[in-house]
Amino acid sequence: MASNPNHYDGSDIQVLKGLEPVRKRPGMYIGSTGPQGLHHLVYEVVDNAVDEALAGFCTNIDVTIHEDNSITVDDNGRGIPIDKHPKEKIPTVEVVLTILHAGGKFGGDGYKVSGGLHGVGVSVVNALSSRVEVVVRRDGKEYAIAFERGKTVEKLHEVGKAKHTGTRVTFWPDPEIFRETTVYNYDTLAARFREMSYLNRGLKISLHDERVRDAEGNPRTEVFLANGGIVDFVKYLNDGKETLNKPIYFAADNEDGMVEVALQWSTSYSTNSVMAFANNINTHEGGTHLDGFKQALTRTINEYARNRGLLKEKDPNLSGDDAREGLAAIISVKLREPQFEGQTKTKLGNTEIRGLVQTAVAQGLGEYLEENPTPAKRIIDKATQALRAREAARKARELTRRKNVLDSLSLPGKLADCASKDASLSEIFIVEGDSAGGSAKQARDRQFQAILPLRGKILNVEKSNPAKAISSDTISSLITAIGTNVGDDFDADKARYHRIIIMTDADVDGAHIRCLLLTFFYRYMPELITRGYIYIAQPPIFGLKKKNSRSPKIERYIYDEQALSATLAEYDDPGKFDVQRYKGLGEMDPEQLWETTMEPATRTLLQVNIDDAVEAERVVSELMGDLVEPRKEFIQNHARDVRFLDI
Ligand code: 28F
Repeated sequence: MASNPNHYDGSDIQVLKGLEPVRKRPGMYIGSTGPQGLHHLVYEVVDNAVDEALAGFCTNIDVTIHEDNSITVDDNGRGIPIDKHPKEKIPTVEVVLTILHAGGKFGGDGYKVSGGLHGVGVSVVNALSSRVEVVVRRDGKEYAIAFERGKTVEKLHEVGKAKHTGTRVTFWPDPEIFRETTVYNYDTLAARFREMSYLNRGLKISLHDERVRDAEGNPRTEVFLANGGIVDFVKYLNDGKETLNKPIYFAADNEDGMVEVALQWSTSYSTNSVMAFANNINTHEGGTHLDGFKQALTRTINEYARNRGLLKEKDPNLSGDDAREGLAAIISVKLREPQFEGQTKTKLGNTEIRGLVQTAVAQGLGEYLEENPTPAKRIIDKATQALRAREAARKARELTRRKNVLDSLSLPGKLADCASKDASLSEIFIVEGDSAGGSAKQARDRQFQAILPLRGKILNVEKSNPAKAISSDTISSLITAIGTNVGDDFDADKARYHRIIIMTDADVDGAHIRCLLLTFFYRYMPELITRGYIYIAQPPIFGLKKKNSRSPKIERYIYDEQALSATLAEYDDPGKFDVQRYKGLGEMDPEQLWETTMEPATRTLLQVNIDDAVEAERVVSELMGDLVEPRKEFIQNHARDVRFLDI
């Protein structure tokens, strides 16, 4: 094909010059050819529509997931220009789709703000799709053009009249590239569009999923529109929490770029909700904008507290962590040439933006505190309490450390440890109560399986301060058994087991204990979740036994309610089985517990992950937080399906 220079035509040159490298090394352009890369294609197309919105010409974006997992993105912008490109001698829209880096970079003044992996251009989507169809509405006419694997297969042609302007792109991800999967995840896309709508006040993004339809046949649809912008984002993050102030908002700009900040404190003990964005991209690894924010926040809070006498001369300064405890904040910067660094290219490197953010925070927050003494005092009190709790926690930790020196066998007495010292091969089952613990101890393979029975209910860490939490019996035995410590001393590499398995009864109490444990891991050892070390065991809830048989042999185990009737219908038409319901782990004998729940070859484990940190945060605080109403509502809505996080 393109490799023989004697047999090419015009369109081959395009591919050669433009898109061949993208198909050769897709990872270089979209990060991976797994699910992330697959979703990246959508973001890339939507980003172009968002750029058109930022330029002031587009207010609506519709995204549709079709039944075959092709995607359509439709906007009401000006429509990509269709005139002949002066240099390439083909329509501009064809240039945009077929030539690498032909994005907005040549679009002139401040047109494009996208960056990082984003903004590699829609031509990359074209290269990695088996087919792309583009429709442009412009000058009262509708035009169409189509491509296959990056090559133009239908030249631009007029297809009719158009009342409005805009661009519509439909693409089919190429299964030759995305070998793992070409199936889109609704929640992943929804989370991203929710975030985008918050970051771009007034921009309406509608998501339609034609794979899921209601009784009338309408596709599942969700509309994301935030007229309050990042203030709405902060409210969303704090939904279900008891807050200390109305959201504070300020913005600033200079020749280097612009910054917007929204912040609101709640009574929560976590500091997981400070999020920084650059050009609409979540800078997970932080960077100069986040540094500037943190420095100015800590300084401003301390200055105010000193000036008002809320911190006495003898008191130490409030630390950054103290000032940020219970804080939900969004820092959004937009700049012309973002430099993305770090492992995942999500760390902002532009040094010039730090000063802009610092000045904005010092002034915006400073003024707010001066003008609103009542919430200001609540905020300072909260930070002061955090400081005291931190001191107390440090003392508690020192105490446990000293204890450890005294007796070298400092592992909790309840722990039945495994023989293996290789963490990557070892697992620990956390079980509720001594009786289930006893069965599990008999059932286990002691070579690599440890058992930690927890006596009574574990503390709700969402409602107790860290010092109290980590000094409680159950939690301190958990911490020592796992070996990572918590807080500043946390070290995931010290984990003594790479599979930490929560094994509770399949009833409401068991679900509650599971929630409490997950909340603990989420707040105190989140890296164990992101590393994929946390699992949930799946004990059966029914056993089918032959009727009138003396043998206790269970013919079949059933793991969820829905499966029971299905299984009975399929296997038991003459009614030859007795159904036995297991209320707790203790009702199974050790052999049964082993083969159904613990034996690696036959069990199923659910791995807990945090795909969407924003959603996880909301679920945790709704489920475990102070406010009773949202918790009730949540439990009512999810009563049958207490999934928790994203398992
Ligand atoms: C479905 C995804 O891609 N929307 C887009 C525009 C509008 C213009 C444009 C796009 C300017 C010079 C390259 C129109 N009129 N939605 C989209 N809407 N690109 S992409 O221009 C392309 C660049 O060449 C546009 C005047 N200026 C810009």
